[in-house]
Amino acid sequence: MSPVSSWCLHSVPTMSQLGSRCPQGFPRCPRWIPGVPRASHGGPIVLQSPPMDLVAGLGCACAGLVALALLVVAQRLGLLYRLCHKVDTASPRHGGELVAEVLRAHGVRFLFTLPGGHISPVLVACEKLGIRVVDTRHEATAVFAADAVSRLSGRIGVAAVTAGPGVTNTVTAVKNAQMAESPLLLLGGAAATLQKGRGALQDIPQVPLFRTLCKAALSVRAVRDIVPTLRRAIATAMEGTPGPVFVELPIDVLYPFHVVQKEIGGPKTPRGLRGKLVQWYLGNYLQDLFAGAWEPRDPTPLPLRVPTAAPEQVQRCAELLSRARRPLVLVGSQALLPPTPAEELRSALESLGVPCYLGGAARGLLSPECPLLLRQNRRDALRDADLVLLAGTVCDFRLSYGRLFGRGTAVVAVNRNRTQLLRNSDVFWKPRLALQGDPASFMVALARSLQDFSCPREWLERLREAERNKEQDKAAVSPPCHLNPLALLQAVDQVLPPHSLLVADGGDFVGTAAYIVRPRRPLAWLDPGPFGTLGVGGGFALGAKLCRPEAEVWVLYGDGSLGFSLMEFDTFVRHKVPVIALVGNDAGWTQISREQLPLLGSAVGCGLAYSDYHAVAVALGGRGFVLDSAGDTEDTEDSAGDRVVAVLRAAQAECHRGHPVLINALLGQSDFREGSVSV
Ligand SMILES: Cc1ncc(C[n+]2csc(CCOP(=O)(O)OP(=O)(O)O)c2C)c(N)n1
Repeated sequence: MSPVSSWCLHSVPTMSQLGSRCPQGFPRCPRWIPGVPRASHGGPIVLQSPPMDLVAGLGCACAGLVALALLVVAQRLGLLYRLCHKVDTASPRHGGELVAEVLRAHGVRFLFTLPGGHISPVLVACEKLGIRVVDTRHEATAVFAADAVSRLSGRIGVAAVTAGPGVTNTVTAVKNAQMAESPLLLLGGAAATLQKGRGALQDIPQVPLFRTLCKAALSVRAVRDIVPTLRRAIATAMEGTPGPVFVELPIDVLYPFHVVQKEIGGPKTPRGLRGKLVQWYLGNYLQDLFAGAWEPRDPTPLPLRVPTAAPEQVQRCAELLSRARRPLVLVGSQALLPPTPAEELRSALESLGVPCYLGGAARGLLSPECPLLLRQNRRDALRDADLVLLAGTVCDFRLSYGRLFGRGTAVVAVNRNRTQLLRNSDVFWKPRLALQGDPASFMVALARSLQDFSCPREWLERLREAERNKEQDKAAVSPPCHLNPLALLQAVDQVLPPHSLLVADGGDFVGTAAYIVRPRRPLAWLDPGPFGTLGVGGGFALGAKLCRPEAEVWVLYGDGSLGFSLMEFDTFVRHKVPVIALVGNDAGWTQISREQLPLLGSAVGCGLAYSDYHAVAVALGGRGFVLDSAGDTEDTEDSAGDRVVAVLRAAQAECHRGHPVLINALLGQSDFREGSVSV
């Protein structure tokens, strides 16, 4: 035993003892007492009564600690809060009303849901406040619809789903929103806080599940926390790099006091100390849940922080651009985020006069006739450009991870998110300038500072020439049976009105549409984004049509992806949401089989049938059309085209009469997508 430990064993040091040391560097040896055995190292073992100041100090410290512990316990039990905030046990009000108040104060017009008892108070309160409750046939659809509302309206889209399986059913849709940087609020029911982990119905740890899928995953603890938690949650979803936020609302913060009191129960006639303690704890728990519940709280939106590039950075980019001979702008989805209106961004691009490629939600930002708009030959243009400005475009798989730029190309990247801004810049490309900020406001500021700039004409002419040549190559040749997808989509482009919106949900058919059908205005193209999720169609169309009732909403489906949301025809019919679903029915998961078969020798798992999907739409109360080639009968290219256009127009007429419509277009083979992404 060391001298130090022998000292410590037998006596508690005072501060002065700790300060003074024996000559050897050990703490001073205490006084030896005769008759007490020596320690093994030969030193004395000492019994000493502690000095009075030590006892008093210890007593004070203990009392302080006990007082502190009591305070903490009182705080945890809500006793302190309840000193100043009363519980209104007679009130019939419930937490669902507070949820609805916050949503209404944030301009929320729709609540997408699939019901469950855990969230009933939210649904009923929303209905009362005039928020339209739209119930879907799958929770994923509810979240996709909320996502579409966020993207199109600039206001937070909201979905509410029940505890457990309701919540887990949304996982893919929430992840999709996160990857697409789309803000949304997901409200999840949950078991009563008190019953968590005790075998309650539909109880799982939901918050940890959503932590990596969301910007924030929160659980509300008491009724009084509903308003501040939701305000913060909505602001978090919308500011910076937007994304989904999950808020769990345990059932006992949503129902009225008298219902919760009855449910919490506890022993009717508590026996013994233990029973009395349990009874007291439950009563106290209930009081804490409702303390201060109905005091007035501000439900209005919190100010949002949007990162913007500094004026010097804009200036630096302006200098680079003014010297460029072959500049190019790539506009990505992020540039369409609020607060800059799309029209302002469009004017900025037109005033800069630099040729543009538009991706994701930015499609349609420039009108189809705009001479700056390019759709073909992007790879060549990127190789030949001397300056590329990435306005919200990311160097991920869509830009071949940054491998497409020419050797001497100066790349200027603007993105709200630092990770996205520099994605793969350590490997395949190097930015000349990397600016963390909102791409839209950056482009507007850049256009203002470069009012005299004009892009060299020869460069623009050269790109337009290549564009024309490529467009001519897209001649649609009829396959031996059924329709050519190119011809069908050209007909769609022909009949599409100026006020229309396209939802893309599928593989090859939709990939082909992206080249052929031209969205007519900003925010008139919705696709899943970089998560590449099949199944967004029903929800996106639902949210889009509700936001833009005056627009003709088309969903372009593959026959495979249609299966994920075909049942939502029931939702469209019940909620009077007339949309047009065009199904490119090629009897298979073609984007996958296209490469699986030649590479691996089998198309196993990729086959579907030419099923009567239109009949399902009819059975659910919608309208259905089949579109096929004329088979053996005489059908010239022109008359075939006319026939297709006639069916599309008939579908439009049904839609304008208020009916959701499904056009089941039977497709033959096309090699248009050969060589493109196939995973
Ligand atoms: C939820 C989900 N499951 C599977 C995939 C993989 N996948 C990508 S494209 C594709 C085929 C799509 O087939 P279909 O919708 O019929 O369109 P087509 O390629 O036949 O035009 C599949 C299965 C995916 N992206 N998302």
